[in-house]
Amino acid sequence: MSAQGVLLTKAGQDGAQGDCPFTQYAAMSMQLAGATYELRPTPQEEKPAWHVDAHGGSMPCWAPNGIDDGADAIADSGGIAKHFLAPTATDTAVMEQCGGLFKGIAMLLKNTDDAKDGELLAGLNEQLDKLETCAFAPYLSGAAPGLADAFVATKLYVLLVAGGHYKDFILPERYPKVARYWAAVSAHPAFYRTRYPEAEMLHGWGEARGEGPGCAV
Ligand SMILES: N[C@@H](CCC(=O)N[C@@H](CS)C(=O)NCC(=O)O)C(=O)O
Repeated sequence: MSAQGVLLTKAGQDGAQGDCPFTQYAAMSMQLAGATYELRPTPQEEKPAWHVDAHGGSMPCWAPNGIDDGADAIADSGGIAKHFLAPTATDTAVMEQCGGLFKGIAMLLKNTDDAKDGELLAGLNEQLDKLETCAFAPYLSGAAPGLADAFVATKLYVLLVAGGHYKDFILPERYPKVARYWAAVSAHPAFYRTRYPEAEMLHGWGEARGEGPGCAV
């Protein structure tokens, strides 16, 4: 099957797929939907004019007609994900329930003042409490992974890798359902085939912690 368009993403070091949980959310949704795409890590200077002019250069950006044609392009992870996977009522409920998860993760990761970590961790735990109360069947979307799983799993990846590295974060024992869920979803091909390297994640969050620009939240 030929690729259904190009997915522009942040370029990492050596032209690899850069650190971007939003791209992984879009890409994992496309894979779950059975769509194929050409992933194109794109540094600032290689962004096509239509992408910069019409979409502010935001990543990810899916261009259905290829990189030279901006017609019908979508430059928003949620927009791309929902284009390929229509949300079910369960997806919508889970994504509403977990809508603050990434903000909680990002605030903790970006903080460089150790005295504030306790408060930020408490805020993050409130979000994990909400995730723990979801019905895992065994996936968040149901028997098979779907939109809500792409939304949540790609954020847990950040927490468990960058959180472990920068904050010594280990998932507390009071989240057994989240732990079992992570084991299952992180082993799913749609998750692991769309992952960006852990080294890229650590580099990106290092920048967000004061060494340069990082992902917006
Ligand atoms: N709300 C947007 C946020 C995306 C975002 O923050 N993207 C970052 C990369 S992770 C970006 O576009 N950075 C500029 C760049 O990489 O050139 C979405 O979900 O798509």
